[in-house]
Amino acid sequence: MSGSQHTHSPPSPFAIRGVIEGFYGPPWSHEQRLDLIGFLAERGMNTFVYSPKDDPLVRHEWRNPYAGTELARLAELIARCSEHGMSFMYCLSPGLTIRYSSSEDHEMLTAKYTAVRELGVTNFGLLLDDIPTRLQHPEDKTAFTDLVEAQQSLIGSVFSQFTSDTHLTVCPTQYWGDGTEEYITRLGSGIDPRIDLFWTGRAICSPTLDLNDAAAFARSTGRPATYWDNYPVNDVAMGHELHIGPYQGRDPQLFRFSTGIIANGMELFESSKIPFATIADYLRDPEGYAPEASWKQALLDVVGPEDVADFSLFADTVRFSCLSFDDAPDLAEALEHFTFELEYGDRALAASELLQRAESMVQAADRLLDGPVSNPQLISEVRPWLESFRVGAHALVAIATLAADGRLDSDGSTVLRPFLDKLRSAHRRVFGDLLDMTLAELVAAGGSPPAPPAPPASESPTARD
Ligand code: LOG
Repeated sequence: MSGSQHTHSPPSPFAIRGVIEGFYGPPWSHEQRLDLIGFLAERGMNTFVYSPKDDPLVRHEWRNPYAGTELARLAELIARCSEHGMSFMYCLSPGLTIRYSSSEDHEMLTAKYTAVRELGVTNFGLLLDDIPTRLQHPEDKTAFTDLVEAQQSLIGSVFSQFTSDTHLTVCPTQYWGDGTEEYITRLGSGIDPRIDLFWTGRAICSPTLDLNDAAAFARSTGRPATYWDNYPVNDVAMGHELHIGPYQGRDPQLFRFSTGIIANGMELFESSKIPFATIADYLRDPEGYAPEASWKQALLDVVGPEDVADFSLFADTVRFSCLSFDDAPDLAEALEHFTFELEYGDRALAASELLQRAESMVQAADRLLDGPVSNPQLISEVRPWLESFRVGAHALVAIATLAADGRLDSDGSTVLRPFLDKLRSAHRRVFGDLLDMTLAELVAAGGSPPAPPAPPASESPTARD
C-alpha cells in the first residue's frame, strides 16, 4: 500500500490533511465511513470532516439532539478516528433557518456542539455555505446592519462557549473568490484569529489553488486559508462526470499560506478513494508530488492488481474534471495519429492499429462489466460510465473496420450514427468531447442516411455546441 511505505517520511508541511463528507445527495453509509477513516490514516491524512448535506441532523434539523442509533454511530466514528490518530471534525449547518439575533437559537446551537463535545470531539465546524446571502428575519434586519455583522455575532457567541482545547473552523457564505472581497475581509477582521476559515479557491470547483491567492487571502482575512477543495465531488450539475483522475493544479508551496486541505468526496464512495489517495500523496509531500505516478499507485491500491490494467484503459477516458480539461489523453493521441495516417499515410496500418486498441478496450469493458472483479463495489458505482465506455469502444471498432475497407465516407453515417445517439442519450461523460466530435464529424461527412429521417436541428451532429 502506498500509505505504509511513507511511514518514515518527513512530516507533511500541511497541518490539516483530510476529507469532508460535504456533498449533496445520499450520504455515505456508516460502514463506509468507518472504512474510510482507516484508508485516510494509512495515507497520512489526519482529519475526517463530518458534514453530509443531506443528513438532517447537521443541517435542516440542526436543532434536534442525537439519540439512539444516530448517537451510537456518531460515537463509533469518533472512537474509530481516535484509534487511528485522526481528528473527527463535527460540523453544523444551521444557516437555512437560524435567527442570528435570537439568543435562544445561539443557545440551541451551542447545546448541540456541547453534546458532541461530551462524546470527546474537540474539532468543530460552523458551515454557513449555501444559505441566504441577505438577512431574512425581520428581527435580524433590526438587530444587524448586514449578514457579516450577524454572522460575526453568531460565530463570536459559539466560540465564546468553547473551551480552550476546542477548535473552530467556519465556512463563510461567500467561500470562493480572490480572497480580498469585502464580505470575507470584513468577516475575517471581526472574528477571533484562532478561528480557521474554509475557502474553496477562485471558484466553487477551482482548477488551480495558487500561492498568490493564498497569500492575498491570508493578508485580507488575518489567517491562512483552510482549503475546502471541491474535488473529487461530482454532485448537483456534475452528476454525469466521474472524477477519478489524479489531484493536480495545487501550488507545491501552498502550505506557506494555508493550514491545509480538506477534499470533498463524491457520493460514489469507492471511486472517491482513487483521487483521495493522490490527494494524500500531495499533502504528504507537495513539492515532490508526481500526479501520474501517484495516480497509477492509487488505481492499483483501489482497483486491485487483477483488474488494474483493464480499469486503467477505462480510467484514461474519464479524465475530465474541473482540474483537467483533458478528456482522454491516450486515445486523443491515437485518434490524431489515425486521422493523419488515413489522409497522408498507410491506411491499412492506421486502421489495424486503431482496431487493436479498440478491441482491447471492448475486452476490458466486457471483463469489468461481466466478469468477477476484485472491487465489486467500485465497478457497480462506475457501471453507467463503463457501459458508455463499452459503447464507445464498439464505435471505435466500427470506425477502424470501416477505414480498413475504405468505407468510412460511404457508410460512416449509417453505421456510426446509432453509436453517437446512444452515447448522447446515456449522458455519461466518457471520452468527453473527443469521441463525440470524432463520431459527429464522420456522421456528417457521410451525409444524412436515407432512413431513419434526420433528427431535429438541435440534435444534428453538425449543430453541436
Ligand atoms: C457546497 C458543497 C457542494 C459543492 C459542490 C461548498 C463550501 N459548499 O456550491 O456542499 O458539495 O459546492 O457542488 C457547494 O463548496 N456549494
